[in-house]
Amino acid sequence: MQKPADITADKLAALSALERKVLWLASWTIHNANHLRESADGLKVGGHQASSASLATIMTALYFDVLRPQDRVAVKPHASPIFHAIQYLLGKQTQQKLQDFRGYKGAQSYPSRTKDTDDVDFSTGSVGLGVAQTLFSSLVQDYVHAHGWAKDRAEGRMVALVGDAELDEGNIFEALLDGWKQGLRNCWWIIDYNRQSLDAVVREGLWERYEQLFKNFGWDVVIVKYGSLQQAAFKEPGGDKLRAWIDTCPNQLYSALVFAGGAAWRKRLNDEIGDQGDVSKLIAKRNDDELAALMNNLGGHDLPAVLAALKGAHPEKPTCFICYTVKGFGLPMAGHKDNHAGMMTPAQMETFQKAMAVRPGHEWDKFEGLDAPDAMQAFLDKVPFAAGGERRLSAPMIDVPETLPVTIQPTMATQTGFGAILNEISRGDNNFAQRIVTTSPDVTVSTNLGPWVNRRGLFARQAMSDTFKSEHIPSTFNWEFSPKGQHMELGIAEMNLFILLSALGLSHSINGERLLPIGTLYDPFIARGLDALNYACYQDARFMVVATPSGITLAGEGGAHQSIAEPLIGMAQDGLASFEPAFVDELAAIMHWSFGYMQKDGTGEASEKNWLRDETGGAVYLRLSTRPIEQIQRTMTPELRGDIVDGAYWLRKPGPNAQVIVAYSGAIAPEAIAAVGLMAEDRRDIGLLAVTSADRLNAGWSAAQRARERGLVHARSHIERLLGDVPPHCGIVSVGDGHPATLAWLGAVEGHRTRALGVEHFGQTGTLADLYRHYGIDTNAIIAAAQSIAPGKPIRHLKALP
Ligand SMILES: Cc1ncc(C[n+]2csc(CCOP(=O)(O)OP(=O)(O)O)c2C)c(N)n1
Ligand SMILES: [Mg+2]
Repeated sequence: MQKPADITADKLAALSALERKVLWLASWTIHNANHLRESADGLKVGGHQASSASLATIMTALYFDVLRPQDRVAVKPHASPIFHAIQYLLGKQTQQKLQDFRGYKGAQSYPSRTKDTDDVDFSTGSVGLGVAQTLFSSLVQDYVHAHGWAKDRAEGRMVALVGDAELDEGNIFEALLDGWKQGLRNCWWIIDYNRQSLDAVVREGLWERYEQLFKNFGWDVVIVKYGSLQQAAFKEPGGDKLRAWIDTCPNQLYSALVFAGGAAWRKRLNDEIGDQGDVSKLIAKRNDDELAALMNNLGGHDLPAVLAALKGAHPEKPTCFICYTVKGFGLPMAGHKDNHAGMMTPAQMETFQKAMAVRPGHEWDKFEGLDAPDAMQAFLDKVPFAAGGERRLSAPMIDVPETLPVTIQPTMATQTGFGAILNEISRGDNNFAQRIVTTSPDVTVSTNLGPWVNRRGLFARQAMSDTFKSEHIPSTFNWEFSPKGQHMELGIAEMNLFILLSALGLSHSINGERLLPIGTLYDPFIARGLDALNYACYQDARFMVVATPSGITLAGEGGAHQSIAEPLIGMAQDGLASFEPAFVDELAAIMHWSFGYMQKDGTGEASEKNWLRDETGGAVYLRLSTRPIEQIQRTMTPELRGDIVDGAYWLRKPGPNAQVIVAYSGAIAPEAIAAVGLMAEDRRDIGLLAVTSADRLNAGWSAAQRARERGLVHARSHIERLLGDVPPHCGIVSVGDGHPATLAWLGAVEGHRTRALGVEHFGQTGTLADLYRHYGIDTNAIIAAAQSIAPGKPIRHLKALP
């Protein structure tokens, strides 16, 4: 392999010193944290000294030489200590945070965009997701540039440092497929091919499968197998034999010999190829240490080999580097198959410390043990990656129009309303409409995005016309791809949807250009991409996910398409404000608010109005339905709009002597309305509460209670205000097309007896009436529940339950 021209001996020496320093600091950080925790609470928290060590060389080469400020990196979860050590050397991480590694407010165990303060680009931890995020971030960068934004910013390369076992995660291959379809560029995946996972040593020859696979998807594949010592040895007489032996040595054996050391290498090599003339001499002329150094000198631990590979890559093509490494390289547990969470013993640590020339008490000194500290600082001061200033960007807020107009039909479904609202937006030639970008995993049309896509087009870097249109074949849809298109078409994989939304939803911070991403899917398939959704929220990405259709209301589609748990997911998912409106005017109010909320980034306190962190902002989830329901003719007042967004309003306010109230959420509204009408003669002052967001109601209630416990005695949440006047003896019947726990907590707010109706078991096919009756959420079931919790004279419309 050719040495890159700009790698001078001086630079190599500096990088090599930094590589040692990085390995030392990372290992010490872990050791120190464990030591502290162990003495404080008896808990050892896992080390991953070995797992991080295998990336020390590659990350040194990247951060101190190859990367540019505009490049973005997803670091393999267990390489977090190496990342933090590098940032420490670059002056972006504090000693205190390293000392508190894995502790309260310390550097995070896995790189975190939101919790770490040292410039993490992408959060990782759930393996596979960070890798795919780099691919989608690259597509988003292309999207931004194709739309004529960020013109003054150089294109960055999206880099993932990938554990080899991480490639077992299917979402990586789902991403590869969509990346190929979209003409992916500027993406590097660097595989830490240490041939070890957590439990296992990987199967032989896996790299060949990967090589083929990546090539099939149009990637360049660069194999970084031999270090420069090995490359030199192969040129010696007998070197070809040594190389052949290395190439056929099973992974398990190689790892075991790395662990066992020089004498074991000698014995094995002599046993297997020691009687073959030249190669025997090649082995014999090295002492045990030299022989171990030679055999351990795999490409991924050899700075010249790594630098040559990275710098020799195609300037634009996506490239996969398969870098041979040894897990725990440079540490005593190197290569041992049990080393995943391995920690050096105190005695081993002492030996390692001596070898690193670090005096006791000077463990955190940046240049301890290095010959020329001043020269080293001068080198660090010129590191290109750190030269561009703040890498976390921002973008101004995009003005949202005063209202989102929509023509409301007398009978309409929320999903139709969503399509109509977007269709109206698509007519506008304003910045707001231009910044919206939609995406959907092959359910664009069936989630009502069709009219929007017809007008705004699909995105592709190369224009492609709609063949049906050019062939004059009539079609409802005009599917034209162009660099100006505003819909990113995805294959069916829901993981890809959420990772793309995550990438789109971080564009303001990564590209300095704000987008308003909207993704649609069927509600039950949220579960398919749930971890990716969780990660998108964990990274604080901003997007709107519109999940429709939902629930058993999808009657004819049966249990495979009907969602039950999603309302609870919506409540429990941090960073995601969830809504389930029943009427289209509610939806318009919620969407209007959401476009603002998605852009907020205040760190302010909770609002005193609803005790929600509205100024902090977040992502939004709308659970919609295909069920057409009769719409209420009314004027949207600011008060009503506020209540809808805060989570609930009285559709019928209970009187002072109310015996029962019905609280409903979503498309089940007609049953709740009908039940209240039928009960009105037999129960006094009955009320009907429309819940538009169980999530926000519940969150505000929790926050107000916490505030009161801290002395803010006047803190009062929206739901407390709504239920405050409801007399104590009044019962609550709650109902929704989802798990009943979603609203069951309402009774705890003011201590009202409550009966929560909902769906607990897998749905099935049937008519709406069949299913609502079967699962006990129809009008009669609501009346029966009211009769049981609000006793009184028999409710005359109540029929016997099935
Ligand atoms: C989705 C997910 N499943 C399981 C884990 C637990 N886990 C963490 S690392 C790891 C093995 C990783 O092996 P590899 O990617 O080869 O990394 P190495 O430590 O060898 O560098 C596993 C199973 C996880 N973090 N995320
Ligand atoms: Mg591995």
